[in-house]
Amino acid sequence: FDHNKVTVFFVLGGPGAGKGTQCANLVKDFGFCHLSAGDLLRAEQHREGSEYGDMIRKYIREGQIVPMEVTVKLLENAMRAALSENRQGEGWQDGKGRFLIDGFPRKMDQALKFDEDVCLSSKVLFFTTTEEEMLKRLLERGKTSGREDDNEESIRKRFRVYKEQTMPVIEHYSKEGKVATIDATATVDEVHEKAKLIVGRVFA
Ligand code: UP5
Ligand code: MG
Repeated sequence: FDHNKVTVFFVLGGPGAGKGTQCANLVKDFGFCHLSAGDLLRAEQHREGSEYGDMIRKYIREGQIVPMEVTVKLLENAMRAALSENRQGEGWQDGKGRFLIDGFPRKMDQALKFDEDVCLSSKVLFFTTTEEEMLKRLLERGKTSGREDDNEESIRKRFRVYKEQTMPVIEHYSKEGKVATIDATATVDEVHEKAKLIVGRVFA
């Protein structure tokens, strides 16, 4: 993707840190197109005729990272579709497609491939809170979410994969000076205000 046409923010943080919730708020402020890698994988899992359905289900339940080719392709297709349909939201104004890529890249190989083949991100929003808080949020959500990975066993596995595979990605982008760390322990509104300030500076 041409840099003059898109601005990409990666949104990272542990399972249940509040990535999806905060992305929904930033969409309203800045007119982003919000693409959650997890949501795209879940949609692909249920798409009739998909050759990846069973594989994705297995990886998600185990909290493991689906082979990157699948996820990068889904993201690239979704970005292309959003641009061609000119799907900008309110707040969008500079003529570039604005993307929030939520829950990706969560493993180094994905990060390198996306940077190389798709485009570079402007910033990484990193939402952080304690495992205890994330567990509490996910178990509560699990009562109604229907997500196959919102059970304690899967959640523990997701925490482990996050520490072992995603933290190195955060460190990698930290060295490039791209990471803005936001304490996500506070209320949704308080976290939103902080995120809004950081994003606002990039678009200023
Ligand atoms: N909540 C949110 N903010 C709150 C706050 N400040 N105070 C109190 N409550 C708050 O929030 C979770 C819950 O907490 C909600 O009920 C919310 O109301 C409440 P949410 O915004 O949904 O958190 P989020 O960080 O988005 O949590 P999510 O469960 O989506 O995170 P994951 O990163 O685990 O899930 P994702 O969908 O990204 O990935 C799922 C799986 O897909 C992965 O485990 C992996 O198997 C696979 N995957 C890949 O293989 N490759 C990828 O690239 C991406 C995913
Ligand atoms: Mg999410």
